Amino acid sequence: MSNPKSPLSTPEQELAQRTRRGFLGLGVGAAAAVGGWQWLWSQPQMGGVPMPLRRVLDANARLTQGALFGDQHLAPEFPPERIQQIRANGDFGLEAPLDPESWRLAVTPYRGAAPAQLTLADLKKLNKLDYTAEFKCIEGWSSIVRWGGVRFRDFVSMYAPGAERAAFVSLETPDKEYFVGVDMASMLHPQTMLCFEKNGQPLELAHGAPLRLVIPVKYGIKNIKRIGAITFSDQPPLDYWAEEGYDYYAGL
Ligand SMILES: Nc1nc2c(c(=O)[nH]1)N[C@H]1C(S)=C(S)[C@@H](COP(=O)(O)O)O[C@H]1N2
Ligand SMILES: [Mo]
Repeated sequence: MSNPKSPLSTPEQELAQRTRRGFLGLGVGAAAAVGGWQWLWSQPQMGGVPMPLRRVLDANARLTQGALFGDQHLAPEFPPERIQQIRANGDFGLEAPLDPESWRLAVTPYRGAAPAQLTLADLKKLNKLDYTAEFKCIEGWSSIVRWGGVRFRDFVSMYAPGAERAAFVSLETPDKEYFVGVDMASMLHPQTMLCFEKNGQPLELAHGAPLRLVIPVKYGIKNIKRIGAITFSDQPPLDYWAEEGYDYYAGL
């Protein structure tokens, strides 16, 4: 900035004036920043992030994930010879003994319809889906696995029609120790499945028998094992790792 110097102001006066202005500017800026900061942290939070910031993150997530994983954008599939053994990782909600005979999937449909208790046989009435994809844990490892099950999409049309209109799906273990919330667009992705087979065999307990979520557009944390209950909602449901500060969407 080239302010023409007033012939009436000495360099000292000018400096004093500038400094005062500088301080004023700084003061107003700081007050605004502190005010803004207090306002931000007084806002409702989600996953430890104030909602206004959360909304920016979510808008980013929607943008990038929409671009990468729209309906036409499938996670890459692999030939059988690439299949690897996947470790069992994370056992929250898997501690209680499981009786496969008495296990039921409790489904609370969207807005009012009567809840249902489904068996694995009910789910197996849907078209079978199999594919081999890379399973990625947020901790930095990944494995190529062949998964078998049914499309979540097909499950909704058959057992919770209309629930596609909900914004989110909540999935919990029977003991409610582990729980995830997933946006509906990702749940309706054609590769998102309710899974009961791994590498051609029935799913083992440590990997989530009798039924787990496999959702290749998300990191492992969202791929909940031993699902006991599914609920639909318009608000983001509680999510185990989002509560610990991880990104709610956890998309790839
Ligand atoms: N019920 C339940 N599901 C869970 C977890 C868990 O602790 N409990 N951990 C998650 C994490 S962090 C990962 S990486 C995957 C691991 O799946 P795997 O054990 O089949 O490898 O399960 C996810 N699903
Ligand atoms: Mo993970």
